[in-house]
Amino acid sequence: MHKVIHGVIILTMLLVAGNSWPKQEQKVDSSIQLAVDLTDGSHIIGASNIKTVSVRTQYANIDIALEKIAAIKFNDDHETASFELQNGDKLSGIVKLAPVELETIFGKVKIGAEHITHLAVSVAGTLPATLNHGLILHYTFDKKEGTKIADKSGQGHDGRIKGVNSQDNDGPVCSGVLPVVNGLMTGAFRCDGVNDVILAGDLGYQPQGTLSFWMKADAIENWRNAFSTDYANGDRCLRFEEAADGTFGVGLGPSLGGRPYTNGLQLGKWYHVAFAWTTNQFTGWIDGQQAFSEQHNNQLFLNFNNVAIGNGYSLDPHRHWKGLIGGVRIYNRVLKSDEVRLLKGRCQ
Ligand SMILES: [Ca+2]
Repeated sequence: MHKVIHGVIILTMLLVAGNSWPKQEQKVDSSIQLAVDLTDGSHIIGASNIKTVSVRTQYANIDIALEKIAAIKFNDDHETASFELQNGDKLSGIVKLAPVELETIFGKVKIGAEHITHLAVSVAGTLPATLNHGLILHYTFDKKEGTKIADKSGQGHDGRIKGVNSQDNDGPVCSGVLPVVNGLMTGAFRCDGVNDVILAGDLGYQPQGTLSFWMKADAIENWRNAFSTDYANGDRCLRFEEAADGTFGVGLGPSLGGRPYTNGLQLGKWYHVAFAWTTNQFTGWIDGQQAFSEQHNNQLFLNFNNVAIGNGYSLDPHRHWKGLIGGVRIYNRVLKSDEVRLLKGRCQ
């Protein structure tokens, strides 16, 4: 927060002291958002007037449409940069970038290219390609594949469905059940609250990372688990649990206890839940808002021995989630708050 405010002040000064705005305003395309990191540590998000970015590579001069760009990382000389495109292509060269004008929640700002270290592009209706960086598991539940849930991360962590049989009204639920469809999240998995679970297997030791998933409770009861990093195996894991009094939190086994995301969990409402950790810090967000953030001294249990969606702690039926789980992601990196907000979606 401090850094953001600091950035606002500097940018406001730049605005006052800097160039005046063009008399005839260029149209800003609000469907394309830029997230800009600055040399002083500030981080600013807004819609931009930029249409293309010109880059001179070893081979050619290229004008790249902004919506084709995923991210630009500037080198220390603030002239050369490496590009990542939305289709995964990479290139580097000398960049010619006019001052970037952003429409932000605190007004318009103009940022000289020499202040920018990194620039990420997000196009409405899709998630930025940079949100695929560091994914080690990604379930979209967008089609039924027998007892398998396909892992879209490319890391081969397909899920195995247990407890679902043909007469049950459970299992993968396809097409548009999530409240926000980002183009990637089109389905969910319905857990019957008795024995349904998806087992993702052993993901090994994860010294840092982020978990992200959507959930909707069809029952608010003691002590149903939406997610656990060690299926039915007690407290030596991270596990996400509701209680009859409407609390929903994460259990930070074996020694740190629980931290609440909300004390007012509502029946039948979709929530986006995220949790990021390192060996000395953890942070939780619900619906894109930070719920807690703390330091610790390597006290989390970070062996992801038997990742389970829809169960935690034990095999008792009341430990199984009753409701829907969607858009499950596990990263091996800590997401920034604005990346979590993008996962949550921009509208509700
Ligand atoms: Ca079942």
